[in-house]
Amino acid sequence: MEQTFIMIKPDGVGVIINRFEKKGFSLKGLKLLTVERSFVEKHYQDLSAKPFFSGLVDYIISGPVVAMIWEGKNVVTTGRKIIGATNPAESAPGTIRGDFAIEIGRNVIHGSDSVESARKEIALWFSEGPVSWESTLHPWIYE
Ligand code: RTP
Repeated sequence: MEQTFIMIKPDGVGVIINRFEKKGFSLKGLKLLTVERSFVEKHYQDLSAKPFFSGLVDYIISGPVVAMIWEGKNVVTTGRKIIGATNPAESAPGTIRGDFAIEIGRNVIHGSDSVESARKEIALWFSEGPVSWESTLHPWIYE
């Protein structure tokens, strides 16, 4: 089953977990951690040439983040829809950024942008692997 990496950034809100759970996705890993600059630079390495890169890294290391693995059908694409547009000024109401953020540099949440990115990000943030509890199929969620 498809998995994605979701991070609640330092100023993020707890209701984020509720949004993914209510949708029907399964939580497969969760931890609160403070990361070092070099780690965040690795996570966002594709953006290293961007002018906002150092500010973005400063933001992520400014406090503890919540790292999560969520699993479910199309969770990468649907997760990005739940999160909303990168710039909260353009995120629709009802999305996480639309409801809980104002500025692009403080947009409260990260979500993998592809299945391949998710695989890499989960390996980086959860080197110990996902929580391996017994997987159950929910007939009230999937046909
Ligand atoms: P994310 O990786 O955090 O899920 O965000 P995203 O895919 O929606 O956006 P991306 O282009 O990958 O940018 C990563 C993060 O960089 C910050 N950003 N700041 N000041 C700016 O112009 C600017 N642009 C992007 C945001 O925190 C964005 O989430």
